[in-house]
Amino acid sequence: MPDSFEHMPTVGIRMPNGALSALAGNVDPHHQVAVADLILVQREVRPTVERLVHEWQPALVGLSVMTFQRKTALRIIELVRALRPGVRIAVGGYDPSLAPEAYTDPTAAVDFIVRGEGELTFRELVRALESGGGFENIAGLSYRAGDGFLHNPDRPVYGIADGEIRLPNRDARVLRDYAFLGRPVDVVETSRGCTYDCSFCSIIEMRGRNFHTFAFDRVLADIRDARDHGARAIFLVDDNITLNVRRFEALCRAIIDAGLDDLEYLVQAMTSAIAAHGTTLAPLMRQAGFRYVFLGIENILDDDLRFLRARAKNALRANGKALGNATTTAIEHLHRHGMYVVGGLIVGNPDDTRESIEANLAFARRCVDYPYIQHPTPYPRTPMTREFRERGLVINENLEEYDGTTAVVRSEHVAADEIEFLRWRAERWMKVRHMRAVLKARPGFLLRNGRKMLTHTFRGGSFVKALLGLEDERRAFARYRAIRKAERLYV
Ligand code: B12
Ligand code: SF4
Repeated sequence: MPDSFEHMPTVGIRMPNGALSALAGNVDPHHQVAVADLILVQREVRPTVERLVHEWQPALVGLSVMTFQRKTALRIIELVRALRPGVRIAVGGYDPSLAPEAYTDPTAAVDFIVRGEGELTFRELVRALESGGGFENIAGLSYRAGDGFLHNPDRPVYGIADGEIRLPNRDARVLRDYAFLGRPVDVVETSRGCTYDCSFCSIIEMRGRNFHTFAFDRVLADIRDARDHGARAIFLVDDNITLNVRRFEALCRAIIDAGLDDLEYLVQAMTSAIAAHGTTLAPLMRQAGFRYVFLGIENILDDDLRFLRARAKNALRANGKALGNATTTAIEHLHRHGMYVVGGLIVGNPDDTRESIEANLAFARRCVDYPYIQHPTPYPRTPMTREFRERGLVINENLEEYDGTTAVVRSEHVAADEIEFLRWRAERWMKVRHMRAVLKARPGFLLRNGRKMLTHTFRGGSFVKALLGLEDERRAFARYRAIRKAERLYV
């Protein structure tokens, strides 16, 4: 999908979708597969789809969809159908898995829904299409039959350690130019799943509470393959790599021993794990090449953490005793070893007041290197969604705005617009501050793109006016929202 959100301006960040190359690597090798990450052609979606459909004449087109991308996905399906009426359409990923009913409507023109993990289901689907066989025995598949849809039983979560799931096929990519702050980037998985159950997270509904790991040989081969395809930065997209810290440490050592420490790594982590094991883990991470760590801080206030069900994963413990919040300790460990903290925080929870939101924003200003502050977003089937609905706090049903930085829920005390305004106003300056670090590490990139990045950060207003205190912030915010609304029409 081409849809991106505020914290991922494509001038700086264009990540490959890990699912698509994973699927391409797991269909039988005699099939021709093309992977087109439309994020790379955000402003030329229609001509690109037209060109690719013309060149490839596909028999089957699959789309990987998050909830906020649903509307775009349905429009692209319409376009593909118009270009090639006989084509079969499959959808997969978080949105089709958690809200299949949105894709079964005859107007959606979808033939297949792959629910949950996709490699084996998709491989079997392609085999069935090739042999003209039935679909009824393919676990995890929903398929159109007459006017309705049939839903086969779920596919059990796969163990992944046995090598059955082959490496991604990066040669299948037909669009290029993935980047993270000027460096070619790729994504690699080392594990799947998580055993926590944060109320805002889609993972648990997607696959239950479990944790499965790929063998190190496979992980290293995957990183090597990404490097051979030009990557200089690797994002480890595991749901929660820090669930097994000893394994993560061993992985860092394996990366160093394999000579893959010349790459820069980005990873998501829990504060409790980094705080508890930072003394040994953080130096190893740095040595292996880790540079940016996305920390799931979520909130610094206990009541909010309780609502988010994120207290346990943010608890500082020693000798079996809880000693408070782990965030500051985790950040200290990472900073001591020269890593940047991308601070994941969620503001605008049901009982949030202006003060509690400001307290989190002030913390981010003080302690994190780059903000990744979001509003709670009621994605399909998460426990948080139920509570927001029961309390009548959902104020926006436009799913294309469910991108995490648009406040679509209000709190009991603060209007949604106001919550978003507070976040937007605070974050712009935190982002500017990080540009100094980018200038030091990537002067060429910043000199070429700094202006564009500033323009993106301050769209709706002007950096210079804001700096001089001459900006009417409310009007700039209103203009920013109008720009954001308009740009969501990708096709
Ligand atoms: C890596 C990641 C990112 C990366 C890269 C995204 C990318 N280019 O793919 C970045 C940091 C950019 C990102 C950003 C966002 N993300 Co994100 N991200 C993830 C993460 C951590 C891992 C996804 C991944 O690559 N997994 C590995 C692949 C192999 O697995 P997979 O995607 O699940 O795919 C498998 C199946 O789903 C299925 N499948 C998937 N697609 C398809 C398609 C077909 C045709 C078929 C057959 C099967 C299939 O088969 C695949 C193989 O088994 C997840 C989960 C998590 N722990 O947080 C969230 C997650 C997907 N992100 C999410 C969201 C909301 C976002 C953001 C909107 C904001 C945010 N909250 O961070 C932004 C917007 C992105 C943008 N385009 O601007 C949500 C989606 C929720 C939802 N219901 O839509 C998730 C689930 C996290 C959560 N909040 O719970 N994200
Ligand atoms: S720890 Fe992370 S991956 Fe696990 S349930 Fe919580 S947010 Fe989701």
